Amino acid sequence: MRITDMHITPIAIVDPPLLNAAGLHAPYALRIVVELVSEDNIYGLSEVPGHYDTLAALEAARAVVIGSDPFNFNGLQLRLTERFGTVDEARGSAPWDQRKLVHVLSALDVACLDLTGKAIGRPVVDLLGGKVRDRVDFSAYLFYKYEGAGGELGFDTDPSATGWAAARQKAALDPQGVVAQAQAMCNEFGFKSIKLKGGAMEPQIEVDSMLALAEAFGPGTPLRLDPNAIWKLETAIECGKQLEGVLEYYEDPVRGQEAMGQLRKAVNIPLATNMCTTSFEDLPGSVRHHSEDIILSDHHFWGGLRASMDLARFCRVFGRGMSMHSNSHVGISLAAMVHLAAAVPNLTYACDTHYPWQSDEVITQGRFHFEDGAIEVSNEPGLGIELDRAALAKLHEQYKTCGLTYRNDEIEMQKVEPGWKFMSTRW
Ligand code: GKR
Ligand code: MG
Repeated sequence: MRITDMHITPIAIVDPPLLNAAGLHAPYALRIVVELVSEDNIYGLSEVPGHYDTLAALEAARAVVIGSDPFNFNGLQLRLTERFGTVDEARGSAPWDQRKLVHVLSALDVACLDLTGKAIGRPVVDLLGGKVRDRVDFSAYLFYKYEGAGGELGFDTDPSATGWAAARQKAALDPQGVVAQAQAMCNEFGFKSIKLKGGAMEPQIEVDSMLALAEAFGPGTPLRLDPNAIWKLETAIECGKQLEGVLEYYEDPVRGQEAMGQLRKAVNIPLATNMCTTSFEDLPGSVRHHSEDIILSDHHFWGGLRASMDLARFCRVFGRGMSMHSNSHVGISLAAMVHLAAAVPNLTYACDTHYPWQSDEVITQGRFHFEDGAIEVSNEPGLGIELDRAALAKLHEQYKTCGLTYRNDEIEMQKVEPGWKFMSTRW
């Protein structure tokens, strides 16, 4: 079987004004939809974060991809690395990953799996070695936020909305706002675990928010706090002491494997990361510093679903737990995340997802449905989704008119707070 066509479509999806250590989400999040088409007209899909560099890299990869056998991803990967090298850009100090090559590999790995799964009539999870669970649990992902639900001028709000749709528009800037957001989100989706995106407020406000969540949801509710590495070691120790016995895990409070390893010795809470151990090259350092207890996988920046299975094996051998990281996304990524999580026996934590914050979709079955905080693993061929071409065209148009070509939360924040600057360590 040969790949005869490759469509690369950048899209913009509505995103609310969520706060994080790097600033503020823009009214639109950017994604790239990749579609590989085989000679017998079967197509495979994937979705990766949108950045003009990734777009250019995918365009450059097209010549290598066309004519390749989608069943031979190893061969394709080899030819891509021969052509583009194995050295990627730096991950960068932002909360999200800014490398290029890993995103290209991820886009191609997932699209090849979707395509070949469809060709042989088996779900992607079977191609990853088979299912160990039928449902994948997700966690409520809370953000401090300004009012609004994103979209044009940031005012895509509906005054007649109720439930989560109304809560999604509301501002949440203090512990009470965070608890109200959590209640609305958990009521709607049935999530049992809760993560708060930290690094946006004074540390004590974030600690108080976690204590308020513990009080509101009761003991035993798995709670996580993620300041995206913006705290000093002393701050992380001081805050961590207040959160011992409260947090399920403490995600990237400080920057770098060494500092994480020191923090780990000073506080009695499992540490998790999607910032200090984010690539196979980082694994020796992870072992040397014992920088974390749990690694958040993310197929977009570990180089695909198959590479994430390799990460799972490392985690098993070196005694790391495995969870899953996310960024603003639509249903193609969500479907891939579900197939991966269903195939990894040691992925025992509820996965992150930004999905409840988004409202746009590019798949014909519409928005995914969470039942008791979980998504059922599809038994349909491939990822089990079909591309809604009219929706894709609309979201591509939105991309062309929104004026964004990469994510820059600092610029968005400066629109609200002139002169605001990202600092890699703030508190
Ligand atoms: O969406 O603002 C955000 C998050 O901060 C995201 O970019 C991070 O990559 O969710 C992520 C994390 O867990 O660090
Ligand atoms: Mg994180």
